[in-house]
Amino acid sequence: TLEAWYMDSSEEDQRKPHRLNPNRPVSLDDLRKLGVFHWKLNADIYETDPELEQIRKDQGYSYMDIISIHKDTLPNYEEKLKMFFEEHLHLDDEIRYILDGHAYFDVRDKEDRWIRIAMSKGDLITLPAGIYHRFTLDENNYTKAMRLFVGEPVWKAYNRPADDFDIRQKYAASLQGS
Ligand code: KMT
Ligand code: NI
Repeated sequence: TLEAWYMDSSEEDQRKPHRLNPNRPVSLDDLRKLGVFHWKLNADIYETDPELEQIRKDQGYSYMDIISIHKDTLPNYEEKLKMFFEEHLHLDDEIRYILDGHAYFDVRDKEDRWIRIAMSKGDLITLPAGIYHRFTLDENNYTKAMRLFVGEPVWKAYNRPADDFDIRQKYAASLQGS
């Protein structure tokens, strides 16, 4: 299952784990309360996987593509990684399925603390529209991910502060009372 933890606030290499000492784990239940959902799938059979097919059908994930994030395969690698690690939000859900390698997704909790989610092969995650988040590779420096989307994809990211969007207000309101 998925491992997540609260981050320390050191400015050291973003690819390091940045755990607190002692570690403060975050459960799948905690993540669910933030609107973050996770599935574990068999990435070896992603091209024919009926389980993935079912999720795509149920959730309406009509669009998909695959991005390989490695210095030799991704055009403008450094620049893109820098962008991905800027705290941002989207007006739509961000849905990522790790087919190979490793990555971290960092999300803000209700109290605006960073939670680091360690993703590896077989992990599919959905981040809700309006959540502040960022992305980085870990020290293995490689991942291959499927990007899923409901309808025509919109990759536009709004860097923080982006508090005036309706979707941000709506997301923030959804955390009240949880
Ligand atoms: C985003 O918007 O945070 C991303 O697209 C992250 C990189 S995709 C594996
Ligand atoms: Ni994003």
